[in-house]
Amino acid sequence: MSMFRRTLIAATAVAAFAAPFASFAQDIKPRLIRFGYGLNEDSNQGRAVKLFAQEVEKASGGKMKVRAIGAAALGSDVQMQQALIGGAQEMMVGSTATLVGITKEMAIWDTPFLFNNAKEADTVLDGPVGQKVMDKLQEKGLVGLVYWENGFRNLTNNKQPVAKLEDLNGIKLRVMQNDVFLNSFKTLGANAIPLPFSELFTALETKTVDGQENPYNTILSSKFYEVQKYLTVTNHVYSPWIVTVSKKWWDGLSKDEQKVLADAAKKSRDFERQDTRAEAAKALGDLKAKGMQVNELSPAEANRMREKLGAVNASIAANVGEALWKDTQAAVAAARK
Ligand code: TF8
Repeated sequence: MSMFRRTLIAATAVAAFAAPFASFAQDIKPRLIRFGYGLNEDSNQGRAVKLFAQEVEKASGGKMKVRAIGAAALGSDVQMQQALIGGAQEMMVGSTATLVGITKEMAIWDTPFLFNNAKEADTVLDGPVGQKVMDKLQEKGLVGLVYWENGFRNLTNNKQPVAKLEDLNGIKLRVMQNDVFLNSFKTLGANAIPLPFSELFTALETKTVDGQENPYNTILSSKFYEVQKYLTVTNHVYSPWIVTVSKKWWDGLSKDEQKVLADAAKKSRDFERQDTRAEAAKALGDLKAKGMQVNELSPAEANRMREKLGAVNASIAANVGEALWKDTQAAVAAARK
């Protein structure tokens, strides 16, 4: 083979290899991104992290690799947040509720009955108020990219069906590590116990706690139906997830690399919300089929619960600041129109 032909073949091979990759001529270096999350791989959270990983690899021509690490193998939400701040881990997704200890404004999303439906949540979270709260993370060493749906939360327990407020009396109920959740459920009469999610299944199994509250998707993907008999449809709060990046690490990335992550995050958000909603629509049926006994609250009892929970609003407003509280109420009202 002539020297010319050999060079030509080599050049064609390189071109064929490089062409499909968008990273060509972009400022992108090989990067390893450890992306931690708390739920199982087979969950709405796990599926969306997987999609994010694929999008990042595609858009970076395979240079940026996402190692998805689920089931809290890198630690609870709170532990991972600290790893991000310190720069020992690059990315995670977790509940905004577990971030309140770092950024107090995040407590706005814990307001009971803030949103009536997912559309309102999307509008407010993706709008200026959601962005403002997300940007607050930066001064604490975290960069927020997008909100994902965790979903409307519902109550499960292993003691008795909860048909009225008084049925909660004395029930040992796991809540997220956050004062709003703690106070909300104390107000309702439960014996609220804060625990990281990663310890929840075992705590239910060993009866350290009697109950917990989470969206249908999580009750299903974390197999809580194996250790919980009663499910009460309360929809008491819409609590989001948020995808965050270590600011220490983020600041060292090129603009192109940051764009790859930001774009993939938006794609993952749209996928995740669709996937979560599709799953939630059939999850209640699945949980019944698994043997859970499901009840709804009568309108009168739902109102009593709503009124009781209203008592925590003043303290949320005081904690997040009156200005943010008012802006949020106005944004929800606008979304409702
Ligand atoms: C909870 C949350 C969990 C999240 C998750 C581990 O109950 O709803 O879904 O924290 O990221 O803790």
